Amino acid sequence: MNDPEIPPDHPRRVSLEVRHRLIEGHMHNVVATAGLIAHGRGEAFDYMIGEVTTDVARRATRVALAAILTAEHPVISVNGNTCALVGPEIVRLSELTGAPLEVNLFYYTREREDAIVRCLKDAGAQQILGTYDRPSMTIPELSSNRRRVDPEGIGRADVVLVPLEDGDRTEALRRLGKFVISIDLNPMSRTAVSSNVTIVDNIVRALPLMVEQVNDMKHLSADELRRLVSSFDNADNLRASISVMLEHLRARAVESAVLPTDTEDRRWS
Ligand code: PTJ
Repeated sequence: MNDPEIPPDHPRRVSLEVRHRLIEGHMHNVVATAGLIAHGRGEAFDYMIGEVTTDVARRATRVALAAILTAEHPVISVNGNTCALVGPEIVRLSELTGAPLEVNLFYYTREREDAIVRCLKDAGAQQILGTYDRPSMTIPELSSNRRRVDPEGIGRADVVLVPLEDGDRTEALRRLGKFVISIDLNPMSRTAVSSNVTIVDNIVRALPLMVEQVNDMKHLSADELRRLVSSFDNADNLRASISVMLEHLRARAVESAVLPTDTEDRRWS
C-alpha cells in the first residue's frame, strides 16, 4: 500500500496507525472487508469514552483475568481484527494463562484462515485450534460460520474470551452454559449485553493491559479470584461505562460551547 507518512506529531497519530494496521491486515487477507467497517464503529465509541482505559474497564479486565485463571478449559477466540490489531499480545496472553487460541471467523474463507494462522505463528503461537485440518463440531444454536468449533477448544471450554464479536455467538455460547468474556467498545451491543464480563475498551489498549496484569493476578488465591468474579455484575459494569461516556460528552459539550468559534481543537479533528 502507498502508506502516507504519518508525522510523529500528528494529533491523531495513534488512531491513524491503528487504522493502517487494519488496512494492512485487510490487504493480507487477515481482516474481512466488514472488519474495516466494524472498526469505524469501534472508533466512534472510543471517541465517546475519551480514547482511554477507564477505571470501569480496568476492573472488568481484572475480573476477566480472574475468570480465565480459575477456569478448567479457558479458550481465546481469534478473528481477523483481533489478529491484525493485537496478534502478539493475544499470543502472549495465551502463553501466560494456558488458554489455547482458536480461530473462529464470521466471514470464513480458507485463505483468511491460512493468513490468520500465519500471522499468529509469526507472533510466536505454537498451537492453534479451529483450523480446517482439525476435528470440528457444531454449535447447533448458531447458523453463522462461527458454529463450527474445535472440540478441544470452544467445544469443551468453560470460559471463552471473545474479543470483537458479533452478538449471535455470544448468545449461543451463553445458552450452552459457557462463561463469556468480551471486549467491545459499544456497551449497548448484543455481545456486550449478553456477555458475563464485558471490557468496554479498545482491544489495542485492553490486550496489553491484560498481559501486564496477569502475572499480578496469579499471586491471588483461587478463593480471591473466585470472589472477584462472583461479586461482579455486568449490567452495572455496562451502566457505568455508558455513564462515563455521557459524562465525557457533557464535558465536551461545555468545552465546545466556551471555545471561540475560530479555535481549532486539533485533538478532536
Ligand atoms: O474476522 P471475522 O470474519 O470473524 O469478522 C470480524 C467482524 C469484526 C467483522 C465481525 O465479528 C463483525 O461484523 O462484528 P460486528 O458485528 O461489527 O461487531 C464488532 C463490535 O466490535 C462492534 O460493537 C464495535 O463497536 C466493536 N469494536 C470495533 N473495533 C473495536 C471494537 N471494540 C473494541 N476494540 C476495537 N478496536
